[in-house]
Amino acid sequence: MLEDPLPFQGQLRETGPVVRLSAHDVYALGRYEQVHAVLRNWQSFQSAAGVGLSNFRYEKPWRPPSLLLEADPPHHDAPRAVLEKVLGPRALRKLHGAWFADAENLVEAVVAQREFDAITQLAQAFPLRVFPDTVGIPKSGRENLLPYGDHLFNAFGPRNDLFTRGDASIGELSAWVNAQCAREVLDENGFGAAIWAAADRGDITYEQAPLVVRSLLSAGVDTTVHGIAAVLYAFATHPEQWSRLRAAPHLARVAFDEAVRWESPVQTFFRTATRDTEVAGVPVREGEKVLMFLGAANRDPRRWHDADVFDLDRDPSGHVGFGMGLHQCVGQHVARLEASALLSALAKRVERIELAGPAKRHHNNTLRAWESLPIRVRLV
Ligand code: OVM
Repeated sequence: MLEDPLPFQGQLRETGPVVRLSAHDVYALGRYEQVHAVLRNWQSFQSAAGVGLSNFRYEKPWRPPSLLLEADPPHHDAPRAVLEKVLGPRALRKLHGAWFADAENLVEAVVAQREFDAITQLAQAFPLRVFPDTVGIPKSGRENLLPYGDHLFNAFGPRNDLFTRGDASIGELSAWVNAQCAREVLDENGFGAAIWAAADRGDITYEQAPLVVRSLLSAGVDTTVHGIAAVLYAFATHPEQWSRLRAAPHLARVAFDEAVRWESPVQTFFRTATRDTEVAGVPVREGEKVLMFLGAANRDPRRWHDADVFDLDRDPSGHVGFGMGLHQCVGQHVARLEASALLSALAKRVERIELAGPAKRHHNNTLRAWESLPIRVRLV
């Protein structure tokens, strides 16, 4: 199932608009229309009871809930507004030049090897090169970022092996992440410092500031890594699309969104009914969990023409790979900038990109992820 979720996603969509998963006592949605509708309906479907399988009404969360992801209006709104501004167009315009130059340096060194692992050497290496510096955390301990995110995304799923295997190390990983959120630890020019400055202005409280920084470190690394991995895998397996990008490099951003639609690095999230309600006429009781298969919705043939095809000529906007509605990924512009910097650098240097061996999945309860992606390139 985690190795190849596509057959299950197809069955889910075909079974009906709402499917009862009795093993977990939840409703599951696989069609675009219902996933989209529930994502937008925060009044009837809350996030504050957790966006994983665990219901915070009855179970203690494994960490203090996120002020963004695991909150609803009105509490959600001030932290959200602060992050929107911190990660907004003004901030990104300042990063553009440095990140594009950095991507060119990395790509130059990596493609010189001709064969390499695109996961460790590009998809992980580039975000780790630019993002932690931009948040403003110190160099030491950064190897904790990916394992922390991996556990966090496992924790949205069931208490299976993937989750329990992370138990042993999560105390130490969390302690390190939480320590990076303190004002004294953060560089004065980064996103982290900008969040603390918002507390100085009274936009959020001083108690909220470190948790908002934690959201950057939680949601900003693994997601981007696997989004970039998705687009690199897509191009390695679709040479004609690579030629298309090389002929029209401005398509880098569309390519990234199309890859996020096609692969859906974040596969699933839950909501919890705030009242007795219904989805497609099926009653859902207050307090019940609804599991949305973003990956299934993103390949729903009712919404997408040739849904399984990775195609730069389509308009992927409206995909739910970044969610939808008021929780829609606040970091998506950062992710798009990282991806387009890397793709633009590659498009200049690489004429052909192909698999050099079997690609290997990394299993996670929420993420559609890669362990390794052996790549061979022919240089221009
Ligand atoms: C957060 C958070 C953590 C994981 C994912 C996410 C996709 C947000 O801590 O706010 O959004």
